[in-house]
Amino acid sequence: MKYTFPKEFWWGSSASGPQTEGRVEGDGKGENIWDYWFELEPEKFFNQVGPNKTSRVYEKFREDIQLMKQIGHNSFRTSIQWSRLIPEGTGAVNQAAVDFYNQYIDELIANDIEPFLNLYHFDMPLPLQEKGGWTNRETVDAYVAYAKTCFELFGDRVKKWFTHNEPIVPVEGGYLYQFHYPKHVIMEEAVMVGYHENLASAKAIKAYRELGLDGEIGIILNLTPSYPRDENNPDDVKAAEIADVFFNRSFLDPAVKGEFPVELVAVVKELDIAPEVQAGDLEIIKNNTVDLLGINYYQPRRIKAKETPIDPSHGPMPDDYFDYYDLPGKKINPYRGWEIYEKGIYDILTNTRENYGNIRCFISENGMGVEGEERYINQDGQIEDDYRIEFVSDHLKYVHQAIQEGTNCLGYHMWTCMDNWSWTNAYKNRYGFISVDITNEGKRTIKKSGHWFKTVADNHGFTE
Ligand code: BGP
Repeated sequence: MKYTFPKEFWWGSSASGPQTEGRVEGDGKGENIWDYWFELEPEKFFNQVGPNKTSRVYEKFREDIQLMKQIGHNSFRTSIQWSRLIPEGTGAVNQAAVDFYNQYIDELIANDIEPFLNLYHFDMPLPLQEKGGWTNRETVDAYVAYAKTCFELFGDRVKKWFTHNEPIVPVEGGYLYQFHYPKHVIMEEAVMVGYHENLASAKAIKAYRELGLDGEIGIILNLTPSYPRDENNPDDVKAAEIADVFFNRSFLDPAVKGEFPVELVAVVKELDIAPEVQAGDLEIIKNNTVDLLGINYYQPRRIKAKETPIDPSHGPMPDDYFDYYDLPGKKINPYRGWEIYEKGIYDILTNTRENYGNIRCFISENGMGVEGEERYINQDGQIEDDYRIEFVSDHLKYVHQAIQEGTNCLGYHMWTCMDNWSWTNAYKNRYGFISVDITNEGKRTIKKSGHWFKTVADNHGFTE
């Protein structure tokens, strides 16, 4: 069967500043929460490799862009590091950062790769975190000022902007489940973080439009479809719906429809943890919805009605409302422990078509992290990652089906281009189309999947 995609489809990959740039002597970058957490607890990071190393994109971006070209990219997403551009989070701009991002953007454009730029990828500047980070409303103002600086500096050339990558992750990681700094477990704070991120996004969109620039602005959300254990059991269905409200609709609804789900508002009111909403906030959210939705998809949630007792050691948590269940026989990526369920990508796209006005969207992340890829190196020094080719093509088939049915999906970006540093997992799981040898000055080698991807992009699809 032939899977043909539109001629103008965006083929590429995604990355982020904090995961790729590293820190270089004299680059003027300020500290963010990752730099700080690594100094504090290096043992929490796989092999004690911190964000200072990363993939050396700061030095190697020109070489990398040539490689992107060789693997058929017509677009590429990364993020500006707030703490690189504005080292203290507010105030003075770092000229070395302006020069770096200007060169990076210009080099992409000169090579016919459209830059997509995201503003926030989990990297809160430390001085702002010390004042509460996203729990503090002042961070919203600081973020909007930072966003405006970016639009003014780079908006003449960058036509696709994103306010956040996966804004639910700082909520979950930093304030519920302790996998991001500051590792609190306080749902009231989690709600404040989510509210402020939503407000910041709408305010940045407003600022972008007021500047009259001729591009688009959107948000990138990790959407994790919630499937009930038993579709005929109303308690399971209700539990799956509330998980969907917490983890997907808490950002999807305000971003696309301009309003919070009534179910979410009811829960935070019932728990008496509603955030402070100032006059005019909800109107700003209502009037500044996104032009474009980036969808990151890795895995679904499998949900059943709450059966286990509520943990009394802390206050309310989202999972007081549901339990996870283990789907028998599910396909799993053993390295990351995530379920592989390709049809999930189709279900998300269908949902955007049916319930979110068929918003312009694209797959902004999807990929497979594998540990120990060196064992797949062939005689020519290339990693033969057939599993990644299978993963991507299996998901693309469902993207294709959704497009055939009328979904407004404009592109596919794989996570990621070069193997990169990943939060506390550092270099444990490799995701790239291109391998990076961190023991050998970051030497790059295109994997089999990179060459395969070029044929897909060149042929506007593939046959299988
Ligand atoms: C997404 C993030 C990315 C990237 C990816 C892979 O949630 O946007 O930054 O890290 O997941 O996940 P991980 O690196 O945790 O394996």
